[in-house]
Amino acid sequence: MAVEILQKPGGFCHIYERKPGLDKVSTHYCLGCGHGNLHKLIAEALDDMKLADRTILVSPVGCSVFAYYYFDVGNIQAPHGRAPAVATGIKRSRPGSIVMTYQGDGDLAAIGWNNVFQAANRGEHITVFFVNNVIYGMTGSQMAPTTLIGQKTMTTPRGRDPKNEGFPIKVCEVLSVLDAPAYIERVSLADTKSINQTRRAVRKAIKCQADGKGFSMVEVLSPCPTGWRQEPIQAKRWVGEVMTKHFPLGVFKDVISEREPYFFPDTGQGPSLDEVKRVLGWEDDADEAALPEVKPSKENQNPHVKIAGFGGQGILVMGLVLAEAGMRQGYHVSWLPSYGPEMRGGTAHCHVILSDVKVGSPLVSKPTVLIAQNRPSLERFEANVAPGGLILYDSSLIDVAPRRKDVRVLPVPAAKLADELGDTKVSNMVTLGALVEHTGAVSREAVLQALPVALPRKEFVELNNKAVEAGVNYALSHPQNGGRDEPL
Ligand SMILES: Cc1ncc(C[n+]2csc(CCOP(=O)(O)OP(=O)(O)O)c2C)c(N)n1
Repeated sequence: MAVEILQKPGGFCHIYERKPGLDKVSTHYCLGCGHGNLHKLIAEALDDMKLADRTILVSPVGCSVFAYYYFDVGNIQAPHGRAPAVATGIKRSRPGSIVMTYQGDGDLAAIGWNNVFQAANRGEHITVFFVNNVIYGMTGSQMAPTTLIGQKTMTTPRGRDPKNEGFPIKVCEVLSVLDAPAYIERVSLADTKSINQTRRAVRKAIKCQADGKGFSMVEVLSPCPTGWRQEPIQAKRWVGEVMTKHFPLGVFKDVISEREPYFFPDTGQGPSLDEVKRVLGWEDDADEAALPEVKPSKENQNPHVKIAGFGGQGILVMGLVLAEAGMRQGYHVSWLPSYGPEMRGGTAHCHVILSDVKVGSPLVSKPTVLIAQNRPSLERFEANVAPGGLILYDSSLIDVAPRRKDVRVLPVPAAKLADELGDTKVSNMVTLGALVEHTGAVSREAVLQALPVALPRKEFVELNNKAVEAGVNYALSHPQNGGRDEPL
């Protein structure tokens, strides 16, 4: 007697650790949502094809953002729309992997359109699963590039009007005119027959990649009962009866059999650290002297630094040198630049974190140290400094003092001291020297080691060294300016 065994496909995790305390077997998807169906077809295919162990799934931003909780494969989360670029990097560095992106129509056809277009045009050896539910599901049903003419959404309450919002983008049709893609098909989840066709297409797309034939994409017309304000059965019917009229099903491109298989060489591992150093031109620092240990006082530990000034004042380089010095000193570090619209004359700031523990986010919204190299920067960021924090500002350019009474303040005439050395441009390093001496967070030796690595022009290293020393000496001779330990 035949026995039917109902179970999860092996491509899924045994339990879903999405949130502690939650049911560990159900997904977060709404009743009748197509994501669940497609997840299952992909997981089954990976299991049957014995590919799960070498698959890396790039999850999107959108309703399927939690895909990594469900698929028992390698998982990477990409920024909105960027999955094809991330997948490109993974596939090129791990050519033996099966790399798949899973993207909604907002993710793929709006913010990420150029990403998928360029990846398809380059013929990346990746597989794209494109879930077209004609709206932005996750954010509450706004119009997507694929929204149908006349369709009502939160942002087209009177229906999509081509005069105002243009026409739905037909992704398969557009991508199939490119030379590089090997296989492009549109399928649907409208009924059992369509789901079986989708099952075949999913397997074919994955096999295309496994066989070294190049870019494959499956567009899946998918119901979104919640976003469409329909019952699940009604939504499925709508896929078959309405969506397929606008988005015809079928194979748009299939040159798999004509293609010679190609496999990028796979060494089985990424490049060695030595290779990375060689390519980036990093010198071996084995000969560098060991650095003195630092013991910053409590309020100077693990500084979260915001450095701000005009473009051209070397703000970003100052941050880089500090981060590089911090790394050498044994901290976990991050450096996050923030560019103004213009390179010179505009404002620039960067965020630097030196931390004893891993850095969760490189953003510094409540700095424990603010370095202001011009007055607008002081005025803009003073209020954000954490109580007890330090404001270090260029007192030769800024003619007002910080107003806060609950922070420490260190005025340093950095531009003036730099002028005395012969070049205003090194005021950034004067400031940095004063900072490290004042806080003790990194040693001056670490800064001097970091300088030649982080500076864009090596011929200026000597002058910059002098500027660091000038800053150090200034802080040493002005301990009353803020003092190391006491808030003013
Ligand atoms: C950079 C960025 N912009 C906008 C958002 C807001 N956002 C989250 S999901 C989403 C759209 C998702 O729609 P879609 O890709 O169609 O997937 P679905 O939710 O329908 O499955 C948007 C705009 C974001 N998270 N990040």
